[in-house]
Amino acid sequence: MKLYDFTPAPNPRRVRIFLAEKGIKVPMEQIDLMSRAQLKPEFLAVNPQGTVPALVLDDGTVISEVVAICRYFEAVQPEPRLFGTTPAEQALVTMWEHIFELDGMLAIGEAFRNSVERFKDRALPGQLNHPQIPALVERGRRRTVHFFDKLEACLADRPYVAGGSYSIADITAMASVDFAKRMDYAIPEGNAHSRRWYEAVSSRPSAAA
Ligand SMILES: N[C@@H](CCC(=O)N[C@@H](CS)C(=O)NCC(=O)O)C(=O)O
Repeated sequence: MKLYDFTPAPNPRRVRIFLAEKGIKVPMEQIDLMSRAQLKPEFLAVNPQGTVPALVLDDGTVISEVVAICRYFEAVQPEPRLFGTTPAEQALVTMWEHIFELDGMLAIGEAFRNSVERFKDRALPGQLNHPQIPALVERGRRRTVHFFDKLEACLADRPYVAGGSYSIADITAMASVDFAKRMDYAIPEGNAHSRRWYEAVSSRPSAAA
């Protein structure tokens, strides 16, 4: 088994945190996104999406996409449960994970990738080159501000994003908060629920993964 990773990138980090929570160790190989190794034929032959993370199982099966990889490990080793336990919990974890992937990770990515020089022709990940669209920086920034509002509202009546237990939804939300720092965004001073939550999730040993 091998996990293709790139340590500085936010999406592979979500998988590393998930694995650390479960205490699972997997051999890893770095794909240097700075030198565009994800677009080289050797890597595209493994993962035609041209993205990391990507997991290759011992039988050669390739799993890309953070949540799919995490789902695999949850099935292999259910404890500790990071996708919820009861049917309702599982649905809520999936719901909040998806909300924060779209409104957190992707919103910040929109502002980031459309503004940073090294993504000039790489405004979206994947095989195709896409030029930056300056108007999307402003939209991404507006969506990032809204992400922080959403996070605060979500955490007003519960300790973790999807309820009473830490889950993959917290991993995605925390990775989003840390990703936003690259655009100089921080949890607003007055967002007490988010600050309390961030202090808790970011001090778990897995956050350093
Ligand atoms: N939806 C994908 C997103 C993966 C993704 O965008 N990964 C970035 C690194 S954070 C990447 O591989 N970028 C390659 C590129 O920029 O070409 C997932 O869940 O794995």
